[in-house]
Amino acid sequence: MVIQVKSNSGSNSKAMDGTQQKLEANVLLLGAENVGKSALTVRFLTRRFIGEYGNMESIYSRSDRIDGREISFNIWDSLHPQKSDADVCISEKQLQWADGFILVYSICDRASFNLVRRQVQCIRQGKAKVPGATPIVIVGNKRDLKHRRTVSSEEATLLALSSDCGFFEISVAETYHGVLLVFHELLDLIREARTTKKGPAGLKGIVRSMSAVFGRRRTD
Ligand SMILES: Nc1nc2c(ncn2[C@@H]2O[C@H](COP(=O)(O)OP(=O)(O)OP(=O)(O)O)[C@@H](O)[C@H]2O)c(=O)[nH]1
Ligand SMILES: [Mg+2]
Repeated sequence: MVIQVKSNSGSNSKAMDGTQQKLEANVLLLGAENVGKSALTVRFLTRRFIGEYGNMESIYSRSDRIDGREISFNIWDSLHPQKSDADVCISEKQLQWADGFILVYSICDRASFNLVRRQVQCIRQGKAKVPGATPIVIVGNKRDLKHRRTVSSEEATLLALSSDCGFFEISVAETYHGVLLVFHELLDLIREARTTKKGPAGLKGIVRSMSAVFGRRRTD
């Protein structure tokens, strides 16, 4: 079971995107220690959940054909910095590199949710000069451990709605499907952001304002 909130900016990417060239998307995974960043990455790459992942920082690539178009994902599975002064901030290099962000917390770890809240602000400030919203998807992981929950889905939904992020609550351990939805949602947002950078919003701007009123979705 997956809870989903579509970001305001989400829309039908096929309709947005005229060209069919290969699209490259740099995706940066951020979040506190032990929330499942590597598990999520490995699930997306291999469909498997193997349990223990070590603490290596790596960039992986995976190519897919989505909506008839070749997509190349570069996925940076980051390590949360040990030093407390580097607690929130994302390096300039990471900000420059990433086309989109997946911010992961564990629903059983309130501190990890608080960190995501601060990271959203950090990214929004860091990318303030870039036109259009920077694509961010917030992921509440470890949904299989609901009995130990300390972060409600309502609270996370509110954060996502107020900061124009996508949101999913998933269990990487239990299903591949939720992981796939996360990456596809981020891809939609990245495509949308690229279209926004290219020119005025026009009809898309109108559609976006309408979806701000009608469009958010939550499914169980
Ligand atoms: N129950 C449960 N455990 C999970 C889930 N996802 C990951 N884990 C476990 O949580 C632990 C941490 O997972 P990692 O993927 O290594 O977490 P990480 O965020 O990459 O951690 P660092 O690299 O140390 O920052 C591992 O023991 C995983 O097996 C989940 O959905 N449910
Ligand atoms: Mg890791």
